[in-house]
Amino acid sequence: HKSAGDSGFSLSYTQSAMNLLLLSGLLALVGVGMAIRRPPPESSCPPCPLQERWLPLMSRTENTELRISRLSTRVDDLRQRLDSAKEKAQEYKNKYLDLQDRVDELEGTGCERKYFQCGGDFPKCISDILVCDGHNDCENGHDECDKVCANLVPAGATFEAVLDPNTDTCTQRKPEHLSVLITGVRKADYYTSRVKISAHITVKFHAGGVTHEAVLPVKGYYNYAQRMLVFLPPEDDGLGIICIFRGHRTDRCYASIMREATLDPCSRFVLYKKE
Ligand SMILES: [Ca+2]
Repeated sequence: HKSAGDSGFSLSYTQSAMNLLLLSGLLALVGVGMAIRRPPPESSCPPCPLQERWLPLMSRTENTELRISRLSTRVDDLRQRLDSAKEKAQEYKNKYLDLQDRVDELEGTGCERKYFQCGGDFPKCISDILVCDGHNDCENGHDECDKVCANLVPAGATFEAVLDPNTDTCTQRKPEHLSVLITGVRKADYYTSRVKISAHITVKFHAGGVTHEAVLPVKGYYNYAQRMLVFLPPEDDGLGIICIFRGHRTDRCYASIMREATLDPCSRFVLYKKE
């Protein structure tokens, strides 16, 4: 019995220890569960001093960025409106100057052909050959001013024109497109009111359903007083070209193909200077 009693005591002791272990394990699990389910305690921790300092700054930065973005949009809008206004102003200015040129043309200069009007307060007609010769022949010096003595057909300049073959009553090819490349400019030792010009004229024309191209080397001169480019006939058909810069426009000249013998124009077009 003793041994059985000993073993009984030992068994009940072991069971009690295991029960205690199980109970403490269970309690620990319940504790963990409660810890998980328990809502976080109220913020008892004071705000981080760094966060306190930066949060308003970040907010201000965002506001400033927003204002800059809005201002940038307004500036872009204003710039577009300004560009548009500038274009319109230039358009009106050109229209006004075109009208002024037209009035000047209708009124005439009061000088005969091959004479230059000094203009200003002391109008006076002087011969073309005195213009840009290095001596002041107008009292106001107009015949020697930079604007008058600027060569509007410098070497390397290119001009282009679209022609209407239906109104061409003289050329054999009846070109649809014509371009001029100024290849040389040479000032004469005497007769300085003109500069000698060399150029290549390229014409495009239709024949037999095919587009052809012909390049004609030409010689001529530019007359400062009349602002006139003249090409002598490059072929034996006696047809030359004159092109006159009118008024304030320096980017185009008004051209005529004309018979050298009679100076009768038989085709007209506008030559535009290429940028
Ligand atoms: Ca002069």
